Amino acid sequence: MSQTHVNSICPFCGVGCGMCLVVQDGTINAVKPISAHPISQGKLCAKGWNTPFGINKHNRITQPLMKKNGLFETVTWQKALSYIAKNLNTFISESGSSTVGIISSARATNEDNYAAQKFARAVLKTNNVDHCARICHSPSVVGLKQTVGSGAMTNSIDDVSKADVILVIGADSTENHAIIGGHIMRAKLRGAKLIVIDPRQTRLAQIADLHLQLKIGSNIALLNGLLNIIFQHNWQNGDFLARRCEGVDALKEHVANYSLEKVVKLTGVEGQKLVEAAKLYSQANAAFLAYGMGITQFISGTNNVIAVSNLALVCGQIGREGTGINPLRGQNNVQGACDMGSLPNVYPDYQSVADEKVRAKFSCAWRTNVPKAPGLTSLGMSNQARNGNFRGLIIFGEDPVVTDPDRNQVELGMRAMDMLVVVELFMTETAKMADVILPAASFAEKQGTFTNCERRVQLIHKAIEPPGEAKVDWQILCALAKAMGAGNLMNWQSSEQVFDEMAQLTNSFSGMNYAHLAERNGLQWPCNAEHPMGTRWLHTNVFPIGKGKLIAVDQVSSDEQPNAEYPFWFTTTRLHYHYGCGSMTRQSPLLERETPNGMLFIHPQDAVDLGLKNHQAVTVSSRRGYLETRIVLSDQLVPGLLSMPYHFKEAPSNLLTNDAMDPTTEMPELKVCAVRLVPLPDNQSPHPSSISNNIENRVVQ
Ligand SMILES: Nc1nc2c(c(=O)[nH]1)N[C@H]1C(S)=C(S)[C@@H](COP(=O)(O)OP(=O)(O)OC[C@H]3O[C@@H](n4cnc5c(=O)[nH]c(N)nc54)[C@H](O)[C@@H]3O)O[C@H]1N2
Ligand SMILES: Nc1nc2c(c(=O)[nH]1)N[C@H]1C(S)=C(S)[C@@H](COP(=O)(O)OP(=O)(O)OC[C@H]3O[C@@H](n4cnc5c(=O)[nH]c(N)nc54)[C@H](O)[C@@H]3O)O[C@H]1N2
Ligand code: SF4
Ligand SMILES: [Mo]
Repeated sequence: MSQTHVNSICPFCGVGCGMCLVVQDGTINAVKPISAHPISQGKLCAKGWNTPFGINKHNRITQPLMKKNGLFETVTWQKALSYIAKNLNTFISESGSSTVGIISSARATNEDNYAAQKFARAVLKTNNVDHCARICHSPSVVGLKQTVGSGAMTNSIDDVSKADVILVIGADSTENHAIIGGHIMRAKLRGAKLIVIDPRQTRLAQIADLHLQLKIGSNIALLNGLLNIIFQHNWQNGDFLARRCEGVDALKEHVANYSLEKVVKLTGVEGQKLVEAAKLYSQANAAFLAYGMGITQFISGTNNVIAVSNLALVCGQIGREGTGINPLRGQNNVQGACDMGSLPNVYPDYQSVADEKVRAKFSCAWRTNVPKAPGLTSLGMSNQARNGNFRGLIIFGEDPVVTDPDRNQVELGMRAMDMLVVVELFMTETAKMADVILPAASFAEKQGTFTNCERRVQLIHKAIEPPGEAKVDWQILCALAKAMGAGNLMNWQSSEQVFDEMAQLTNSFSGMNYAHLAERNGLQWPCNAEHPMGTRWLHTNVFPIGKGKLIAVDQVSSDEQPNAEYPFWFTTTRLHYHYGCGSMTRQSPLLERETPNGMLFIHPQDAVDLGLKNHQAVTVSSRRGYLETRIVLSDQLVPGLLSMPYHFKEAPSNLLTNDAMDPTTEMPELKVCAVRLVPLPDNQSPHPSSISNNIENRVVQ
């Protein structure tokens, strides 16, 4: 039987590995890594290798579904679209455009995301458009914009191999950006020094030259402490500070409050290790700083990012090969979803909604008026629904019931809406709650572009037909715009036309087109008249905001602290073998074999103290929710700190997490809260959680 090979990009994480899809009989039956790919160089991680299972057509949603008396019925596209259009038009005319909105997908293409934000702004007339960056790197987008003018990785992934010091803060890269984790390990073997700042002993921490195992949530104390040491020893880069930064005197005075004794107390890290880390990082020729959710997912997320940026700027560790500030963006296209303006406050390329000239530009290009009022964030829409002020939401490829904090409240928000539409590949927990489900085409069934974490826009190609009646997200949006009476406002014939429209309205992408992208392995933005071949390193001579801004920030305590009733610190992390809500990776029997269940990691000492054995069934509760699971002993943790992955709907850690927010970005404090642990009787197995009304996943044919 004949096989065809189609080049594409992995649909999971933001590394953006190249993969070749092997097609036989209209099905992807294998993937092969691409040896010439600049990042993955012939490698894939376990998730990448298992991609064919993740789009498995047997369990896919293949037809539009509408709920009737609590059960889903298959309906025609026309019936589903006219129902949605009629409702949206009614909500808008009765209650205003502020009561409807869209959550777009960081797993879908740039073209899908451009279409989603255009649909919100030009058709619904609202800026209520957001996506999962809200609960991921929104503090990077906002924090780094303030300090250096751009919220993206300043360097290229390959720069890891050019650095003599690598500093990883709050990122578990061997699990979550496995190919980058591999680059870091190889750099270490070749002699680079590795510093890891993490409350858990991650795999990288195990091989690091220095592991600063700080108390959870004490990032700013630690970073200010390092800065104070650097100033005291005169290790700062005076020349860089004089030429490129402002605010150094105020920052120096501020961090003087973070004496070594105070920082040792606040962070629990030995003073000697802090001094060594400060010296290594500041004196390196090129120090590659990478950070992740251990920085952003706090009520102080934006200030945490600013503290990271202060450290890099003071040491002049930015703007050169091998050195810079690198937020490791999570989803395969979360960089792109942000770049495309699937955010409530910016148009594509971060052009501000508040700027009248920008609004005039888009009104003119789209030949319709666009709204002025800033939009709601994803959690804002859910909160407004609970307050009775939000009526209709369309979610493209997100599963907030599993992935947003405080699941009980999320469920209440979803139920409070007059209409919930979910556009999905699979019957997720959120889809079960929808009034209408629309079947979406997966990455292998469409053409388009993904932008990886190093700003590289890469083409994906259609390898197979979507199953059943599934359609591409941007095409669904075009059809819905027509059904709402928007005429030809969104009338593209190909994904290339969507891309070209976007490129014309932005500066950073103005030098890109599909032909240009196809000639090489993608292009890194900005790619324009000034940088026709794209940009490997940001901020080499100047920051887009002129001088880099040093901003003094203070340590704050997490919103919730353990007490007698909830005595344990609780954090949430990821497992290498599963991804996000698990909708795709849990289709793979091989990945399921590795880690089939939810689990709670606990330090062996805590288990001994509580009289618990490995794999014993327990209940875990916080002030917000309760779940049952089994424990796994792990010496990655310290006594008093428990951790849980968030991928498993049977034991969803987000039943426990806190939705207290960073005031600047509305980032919830997903990384820390307080819980209680109680063993279940010996003969009892953990009872799986399910959404309260579980009849809703049955489909009547
Ligand atoms: N296998 C797999 N890979 C993925 C994903 C997945 O679901 N599965 N998701 C993707 C997505 S969306 C994202 S955003 C990325 C996320 O990738 P990472 O940023 O690596 O995400 P996490 O594992 O959530 O958290 C990183 C680390 O933060 C540490 N941490 C917790 N609290 C603190 C603290 O106070 N200070 C410091 N310094 N560290 C702390 C944790 O111990 C953990 O090791 O991964 C992407 N890749
Ligand atoms: N407790 C806790 N919670 C967390 C985190 C944490 O560290 N701790 N991390 C947070 C982070 S960083 C993130 S990014 C979020 C992620 O949260 P989500 O975005 O909800 O997670 P995903 O599993 O990526 O969900 C994407 C969905 O899109 C579908 N999909 C894939 N491709 C397409 C497509 O082309 N079109 C459409 N329409 N659908 C598609 C998939 O089937 C999947 O169900 O989770 C957050 N939640
Ligand atoms: S590292 Fe990320 S992009 Fe690469 S194969 Fe694994 S999941 Fe896919
Ligand atoms: Mo993320």
